[in-house]
Amino acid sequence: MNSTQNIVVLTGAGMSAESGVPTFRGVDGLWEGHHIEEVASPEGFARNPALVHRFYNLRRAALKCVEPNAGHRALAMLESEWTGGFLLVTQNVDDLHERAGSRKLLHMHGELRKVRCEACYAVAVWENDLDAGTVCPACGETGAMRPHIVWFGEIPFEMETIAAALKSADLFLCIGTSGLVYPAAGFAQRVSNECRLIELNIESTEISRHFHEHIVGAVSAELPKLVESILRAR
Ligand code: BV8
Repeated sequence: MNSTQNIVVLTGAGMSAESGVPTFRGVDGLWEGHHIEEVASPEGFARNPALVHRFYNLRRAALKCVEPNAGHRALAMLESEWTGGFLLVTQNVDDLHERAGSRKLLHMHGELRKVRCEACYAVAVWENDLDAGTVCPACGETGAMRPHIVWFGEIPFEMETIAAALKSADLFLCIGTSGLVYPAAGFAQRVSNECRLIELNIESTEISRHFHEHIVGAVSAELPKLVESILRAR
């Protein structure tokens, strides 16, 4: 592969697992003790906003206790050294890619450190707790704030940009995702026939059959080696 070509990377919860951020499918499908639809759907938020605010407040606060791992740093280096096209799409809502130095980055499922006003749609960076009494810093409305997160049943962000990048990709790396959540799980089928497809995971997944190459191992051990081999082959 020469460095005039285009790379698209998709990461999932396995990217941040070794940093101490819990994955979703780890234990019996419950997510930190909750059923997904209870805490990550508009219906769940309407039914019990206090539970959902608490769920996201705990995860936002936990960001202060985790650090990027060698895998995050390897992707940031790949981006900075690569002279062709590069786009990192993450399903993760943590800020570990940014903190490792990634810039050409899209959070298709939103970000824990951002909140949105349902009255004026303003998005703000938010480090602390959110609750039903929080006043919108932009319009002053009370009780209209929610996490800037894409819940189940909502449309992920930047889908057109992602589709265009996949179409022109010469290399698609899929890292640390179980391939259970759509539309991200379908990305491997939206690249051209000429695109090289590599999956990196500790185990095979729902979408492994779509990939030409599989690197079985942990992100922090295997991703730096993969990045080195890509840069060496330029
Ligand atoms: C949409 C934000 C319409 C929340 C998230 C039936 C069939 C197909 C689709 C559907 C269906 N019914 C409903 C749907 C649609 C639904 C969906 O896919 N449901 C699933 C459950 C069937 N999808 C949606 O609703 C999406 N919206 O479809 O809108 C549309 C779409 C496009 C255009 C027009 C209309 C919205 C989905 C977004 C939901 N929000 N996150 C929050 O985070 O609080 S999803 C959430 O779960 C995460 O963001 C993440 O994306 C997902 C979990 O997936 P993974 O990241 O893969 O994590 P997981 O734990 O599953 O796997 C970790 C992997 O890492 C494992 O493979 C493991 O082996 C590996 N690993 C672990 N440690 C390591 C490792 N690998 C390497 N090294 C390690 N150390």
